[in-house]
Amino acid sequence: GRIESTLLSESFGEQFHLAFQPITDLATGRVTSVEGLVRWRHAAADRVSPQEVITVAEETGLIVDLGAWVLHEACEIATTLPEEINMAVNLSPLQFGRSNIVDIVSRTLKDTGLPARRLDLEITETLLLEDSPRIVDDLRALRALGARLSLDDFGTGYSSLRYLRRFAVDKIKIDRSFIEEIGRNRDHSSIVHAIINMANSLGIRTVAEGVETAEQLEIVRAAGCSEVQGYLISRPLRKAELDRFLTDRP
Ligand code: G
Ligand code: G
Ligand code: MN
Ligand code: NA
Repeated sequence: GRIESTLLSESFGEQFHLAFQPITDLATGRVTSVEGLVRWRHAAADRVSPQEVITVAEETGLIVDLGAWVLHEACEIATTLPEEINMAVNLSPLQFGRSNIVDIVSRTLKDTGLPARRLDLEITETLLLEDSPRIVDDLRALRALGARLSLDDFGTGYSSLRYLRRFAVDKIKIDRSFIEEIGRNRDHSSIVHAIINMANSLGIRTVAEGVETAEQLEIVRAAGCSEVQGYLISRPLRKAELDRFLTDRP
């Protein structure tokens, strides 16, 4: 209904904007990257979560055009940030199946002038689960362009460990559900330690997602995690707020 008709009108810039959530390095405290997250400008936006908007976009196939718009917007904004800060963009599996994502990324980098190494593409285990040669080729081609790959929501998918050998990724983002329970649930805590140890031994960086307390931050730091993202550091910010956040930090 309403979400779908918004998505159909082609002026995405009038209907959506991006929020940016900082991700910081645990060793240096510096911001390594920001994750661009789509936000709906509609009056009903406070009753409809970003996840619902994405789900409708996926069900209708409009995620292909919306995703291309998000990518362009995020890359353009990234060029205004300090050059040591990368831009992370979420890619839906449908953007692989229903469009030529390699061409889209390549064209967007050219159009915006963002160096490929400053783009972190967040993919999910669902994409890898398809296990298709086309997807393997696309992921290789994206890395060959110079873009980085992050495996998002890690630990929630299926037979995760297999993929780490088969698909080269630069980063693993440990799902928020594990971090949430880390001080309380011994199993979750063991899983987080195991993921971090495995990633470290493979030379893959780790990001703990959804860090909300100082205790959670200290636990993942002690476990050898590379980076953190979550409300403790910052909520997703509008561009002007992000600029202020970055100038207020060392
Ligand atoms: O802030 P948060 O509520 O933004 O995001 C909700 C969900 O929507 C998350 O799973 C996030 O990965 C996803 N999401 C946010 N922005 C985008 C986007 O531009 N593309 C895709 N595919 N997913 C997004
Ligand atoms: O699926 P993905 O990891 O891309 O989604 C990021 C989502 O997590 C966004 O909806 C973002 O708003 C949300 N998020 C980021 N940090 C926190 C946090 O510390 N706590 C909670 N509850 N959600 C968070
Ligand atoms: Mn993400
Ligand atoms: Na995630």
